[in-house]
Amino acid sequence: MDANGQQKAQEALDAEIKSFFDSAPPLRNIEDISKDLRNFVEMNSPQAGTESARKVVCVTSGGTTVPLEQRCVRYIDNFSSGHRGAASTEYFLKAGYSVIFLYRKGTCQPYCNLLPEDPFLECFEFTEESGIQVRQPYSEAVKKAISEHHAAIADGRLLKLPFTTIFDYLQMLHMVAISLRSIGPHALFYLAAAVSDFYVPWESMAEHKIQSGLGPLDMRLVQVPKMLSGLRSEWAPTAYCISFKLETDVKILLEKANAALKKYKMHMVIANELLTRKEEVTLVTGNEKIHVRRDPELVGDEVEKHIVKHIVEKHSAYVDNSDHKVSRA
Ligand code: 9Z3
Repeated sequence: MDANGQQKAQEALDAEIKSFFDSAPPLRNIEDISKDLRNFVEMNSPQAGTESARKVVCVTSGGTTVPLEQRCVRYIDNFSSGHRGAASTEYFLKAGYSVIFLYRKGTCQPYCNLLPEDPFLECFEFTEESGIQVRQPYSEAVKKAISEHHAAIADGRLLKLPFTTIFDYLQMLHMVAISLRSIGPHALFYLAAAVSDFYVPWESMAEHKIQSGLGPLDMRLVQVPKMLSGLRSEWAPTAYCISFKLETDVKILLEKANAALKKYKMHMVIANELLTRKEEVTLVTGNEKIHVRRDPELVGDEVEKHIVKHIVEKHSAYVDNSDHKVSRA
């Protein structure tokens, strides 16, 4: 495509993004989110007298929904348990990062992987003599969940922001990106959320529950504008950006990851296949492909530990290189 064609394509994308945001239902708790983000960024910014900002990663996690009715009864969902995002959050915190955990309500939470499915009912017991107590088999798991999670929040190193719909998610991602601009290359985006590709624009969506009995349902879904380009070039142009590519056909996986890397100018794309995603992934950058596997012989070894280790190295090199460029400018 020549320069003129590129400019036209960019203008068309900008118009689609603008129309998505203009027509999206506004976030209900926008004031609280803004305040939490402001406080979090301030706590993680360089204080007078100290040399540098903490590294901050925005981890997105879980799938976005696409409502079919404004007073939503039905919706389309994207698969993601949130395990990748929750586990990665723990490893980033361990590596000294502060984390904004942008997650789908109801999906996996950091430090909770050892808890049973219904922790409230299964982990506790009540007797008249001793009141509420943790049941013995869960005492370590509950201690870990409560102590590590609460410490990260209290120290201002973990901020958790829940979303449900594609409208919430993209508006919140935009807010996070704008807030992290002030820390420049110290910001990292780790986009593990499974994001809808198609949606029903708010203004063309039925207000009330769609009635059955009228025969087959015809519904037009339009493409969600590719916000990765916006994130990379405008929202957070100095941050290190990593997206994920999920496929079910392993034969096209690396090719698609490479295409995403180039198209959206990501610094890294992590390629994973649905069935093996907990065992292995490939980290694709402009000049290498790093295959990462968990060690099945090692109890508790998780692929996220290896992913985060590589990312920490790459991001450090990126920050050093950016400092160098800034100081020479
Ligand atoms: C992923 O590929 C994640 O690794 C998984 C993690 C969702 C597979 P779980 O949450 O699974 O641990 O159960 N996320 C990105 C999926 C996605 O929507 N990618 C888009 C695409 O492939 C690009 S943004 O086109």
